[in-house]
Formats: sequence, structure tokens, C-alpha cells
Amino acid sequence: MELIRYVVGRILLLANFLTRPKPVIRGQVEQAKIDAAMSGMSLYQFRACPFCVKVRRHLRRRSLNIELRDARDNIEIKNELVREGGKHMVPCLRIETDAKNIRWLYESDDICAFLDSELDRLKSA
Ligand SMILES: N[C@@H](CCC(=O)N[C@@H](CS)C(=O)NCC(=O)O)C(=O)O
Repeated sequence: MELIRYVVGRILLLANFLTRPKPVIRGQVEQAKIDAAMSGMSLYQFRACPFCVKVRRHLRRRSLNIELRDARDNIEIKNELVREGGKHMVPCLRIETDAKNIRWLYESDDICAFLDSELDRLKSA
């Protein structure tokens, strides 16, 4: 079972690499504004999880520079996700607006929708 999962994971990563989306190109000022707004976010993920690949493709397509955290092989990150997020499920987006205001967002579709709404908000700000 572990072997099958490993092989399927490698195929997924290869397919993802071969069909990776083209990142949007923005002006420096606009990209810096987006980078700053997203600097408090990090994505807890597994490298070969299809839902994580979906979110990473979304990040790439929209040129969102969000830190990736390996919640599979890094035990500290895994424990942090369970302790603070509430469960060991990935992808999960940690959104820190300030030290007292941290939100953990699960579900790949919800993460993608949240990021798009943030981009819309920044565009109209
Ligand atoms: N509906 C969720 C599904 C996420 C999911 O099933 N993730 C799996 C990895 S592919 C997971 O976290 N499993 C828990 C574990 O492996 O401990 C989404 O779209 O994000």
C-alpha cells in the first residue's frame, strides 16, 4: 500500500511538473504589495497530496509567494498543525493578521477561494 502510494505520488508530481501553470506577471509595486499582504500566511501541506498540488498550482498561477510547510515529514510542523489548527489534514492555510489573530483554514477549495478574495480586496483597496 505504501509503495503504491509512493508511485502514485511520483506520477502526480511528474504530471504536475509537466503541466505546471504559467505564473501571472505583475509590476514590481503591485507584486510587492501582494507579497506584503500574504507574508503572514503559510501553507501546511504534503508534497505529493493531490489537494495540496491543487493549491500549489493556484499559488503558482497567481504568483502568490506563500511559505510552504511540510506537515508530513517535519514532526514539529505536523504537531503544530494538529495542536493549533485542530486536525492533521492538509492543505491548511495559516493566516496570521497579528499575533493574537491567527486563523487556520482547511479545505483546498476554501483556501483557493479565500486567496482570490484577498486578491480582489487588494485590487480594490
Ligand atoms: N477535502 C479536503 C481533502 C484533504 C485530504 O484528504 N487530505 C489528506 C491528504 S491527501 C489528508 O490530510 N489526510 C490526513 C493524513 O494523511 O493524516 C480538501 O479538499 O482539502
